[in-house]
Amino acid sequence: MNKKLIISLLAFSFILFNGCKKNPVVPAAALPAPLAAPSYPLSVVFEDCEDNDNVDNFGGFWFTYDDTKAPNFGKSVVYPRNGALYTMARVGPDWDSVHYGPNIYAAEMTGTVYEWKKPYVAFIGEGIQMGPTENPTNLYNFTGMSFWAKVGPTDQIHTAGPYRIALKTPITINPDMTLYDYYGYTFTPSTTWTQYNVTFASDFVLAFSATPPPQYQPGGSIGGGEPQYRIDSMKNVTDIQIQTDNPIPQTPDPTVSFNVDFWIDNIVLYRN
Ligand SMILES: [Ca+2]
Ligand SMILES: [Ca+2]
Repeated sequence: MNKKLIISLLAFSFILFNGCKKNPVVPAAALPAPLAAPSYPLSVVFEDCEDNDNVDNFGGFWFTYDDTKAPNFGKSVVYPRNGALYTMARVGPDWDSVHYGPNIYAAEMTGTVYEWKKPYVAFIGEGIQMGPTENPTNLYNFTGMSFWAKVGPTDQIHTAGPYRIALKTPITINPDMTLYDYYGYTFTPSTTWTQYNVTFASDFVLAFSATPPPQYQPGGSIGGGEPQYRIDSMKNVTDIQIQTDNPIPQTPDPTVSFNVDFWIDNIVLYRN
């Protein structure tokens, strides 16, 4: 075999193998290390979805939930499915990239909420953990949170009632952390991408409490002019959750349902 032929064969096999090369599978251990929340950052991008995975920048996972479990036993349906891998959606051409920069991926939750029997609320929701193990994280040094949201044209919840974004916090006097409070902000997104900017101290209110602890005095103030209970909660956040918040009708009809198509993106924690 002459030299020229050998060189040609080598060149051909190089092209052949490189041309067929598949994208490498990235093992979990090689994923970038989660960002630790610094004590006094000006702002931290918690999740912009652009890496197209089911993990936020603190290393927590995206998940969905619904009303099918005890005590609600509803029949609402959520996608991505409760318990399944959360996959991101492609942002459509309705994103104003001229003014707000390029954007490829966002989180989209779809599904159907069925009215169910009182007093149980019918709902679907999604959440993002503060860290890989849902360890309580201190958000008290942050002033608030900004995010972008919209609903798709088939969404019916925004006409029936708002959505709620909430911080899930274990009830601080409950040592086994099996009960949670939800400090939340309710809003009614339109079909146009809109940026929301909400401060924890004034816009977030105690939306739902599993069992209000006895020492909690609404409007009361301990220490720095703010209820100690809120301070304790803000120092122990396990998840951000977004949930449908349609009111329960006087006479719920289990055959009545609402379509959900909710989008969220670019969640930033900031301090002023
Ligand atoms: Ca991600
Ligand atoms: Ca995005």
